[in-house]
Amino acid sequence: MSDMRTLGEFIVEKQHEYPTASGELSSLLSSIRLAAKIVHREINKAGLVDITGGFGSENVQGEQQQKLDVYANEKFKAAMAARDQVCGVGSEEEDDVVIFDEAHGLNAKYVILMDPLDGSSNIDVNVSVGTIFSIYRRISPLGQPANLDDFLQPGNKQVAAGYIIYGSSTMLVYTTGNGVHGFTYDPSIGVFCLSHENMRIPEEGTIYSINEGNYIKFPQGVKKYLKYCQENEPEDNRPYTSRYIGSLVSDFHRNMLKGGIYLYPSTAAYPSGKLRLLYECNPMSFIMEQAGGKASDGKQRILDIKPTELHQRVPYFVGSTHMVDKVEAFLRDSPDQE
Ligand code: P6P
Repeated sequence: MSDMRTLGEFIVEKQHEYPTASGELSSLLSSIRLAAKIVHREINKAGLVDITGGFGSENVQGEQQQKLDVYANEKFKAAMAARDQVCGVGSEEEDDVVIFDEAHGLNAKYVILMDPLDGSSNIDVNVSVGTIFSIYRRISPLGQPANLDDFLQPGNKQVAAGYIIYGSSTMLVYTTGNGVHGFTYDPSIGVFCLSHENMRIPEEGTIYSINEGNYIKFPQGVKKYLKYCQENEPEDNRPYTSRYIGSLVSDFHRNMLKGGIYLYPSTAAYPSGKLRLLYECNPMSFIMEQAGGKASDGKQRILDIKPTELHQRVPYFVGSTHMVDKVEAFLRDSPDQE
C-alpha cells in the first residue's frame, strides 16, 4: 500500500543516511525518474501511434531495433547528459560507450550502464517491458574524459542499480546498497509513490522461469534441475510452476515478490548465455542480493566477475537463494564434457 511518500522525498530522506553524500547521486536518480516518466508516456500510447515495430536498424547485438528501443535510449541519454553527474553512458543500444566530454561531463563523478528497453520484442504484443540501469563511481581522474575502464568494473563496485517495469502499472525499483525499494507511478499526478519499502525475496519459491525451447543444448545440470522441479514438490508441498514471460524485468519482478528463479544458461544460440553482464546481470544481481536473494553464472557470484568487454554475455541464474543453490549443486555434480 502506498504511503504517499514520493520517490523524490524518499531519495532526499535516504540521502541523509550517507553523511558524505553531496546530492549528486540523488540528482542522478532524479534524472532517471524524469526519463522513466517520458518513456512510460510513449509506451502507453504505443498501440495508437506509429512507434511500435522495427526501426529498420540493428543494434550491436544484431537484434532488430524497435522504435521504442531507440526512443528510450535517446531519452535516458539526454536525461543523463542534462545534469552534471554523469561523464559517460554504456547502453545495449550503443556499439561503444558514449563519453560526455563537454565541460559539464569532465567533472562528473558517475558512469551509468543501461538497457533502455529490455524485452522490447514484446512491445508489439503488449507484454510488459523494462529499463535496467547500473551506476558506478568513475575510476578515471576528474577533469578528463571517462574511458572504457570506468565501465568495466565488477558489479560489486556499483553504487546504485534499478529497473523500471512498464507493466499493468509502471514501477521503479532501486537500491543504493541499503535495501530495495519500489515506487508505483501515479500518472494522474505524475509522481512515483513508495509502494514496496524494503522488498525481500522468499528464500524458497516454486516458480522457475526459463525458455525450455532451448532444452536440448542446456548443460546437464540444468536439465537435471528442471526434471527435479517437474518430479518433486518443495517442502511446502506446492508443486513447482513454470512461468516465463520472455522479458527479464517482468520475470525477475514477479519472482522477487513471490519467490522463484530465473535461468538463462548457455544454449546453442548463446554458448556464453544470452544476458549481458554489465547492464542486465550486474544491476539485477545487486538488487537481488539486496533483497536477500542470490545471483550466479552457475559457478561464481555474478557481482565478482571482472568484465572484459562492454557487451559480454554470461549464463545467468537469479532468484531465491535456496533455488539458486540447488541449480549450482546440480551443475557441480553433473559437469558437462568440455
Ligand atoms: P529468449 C529480452 O531480449 C531478453 O534479454 C530478456 O529480457 C528475456 O528474459 C530474454 O532475453 C528472452 O530470451 O531467448 O527466451 O527469447
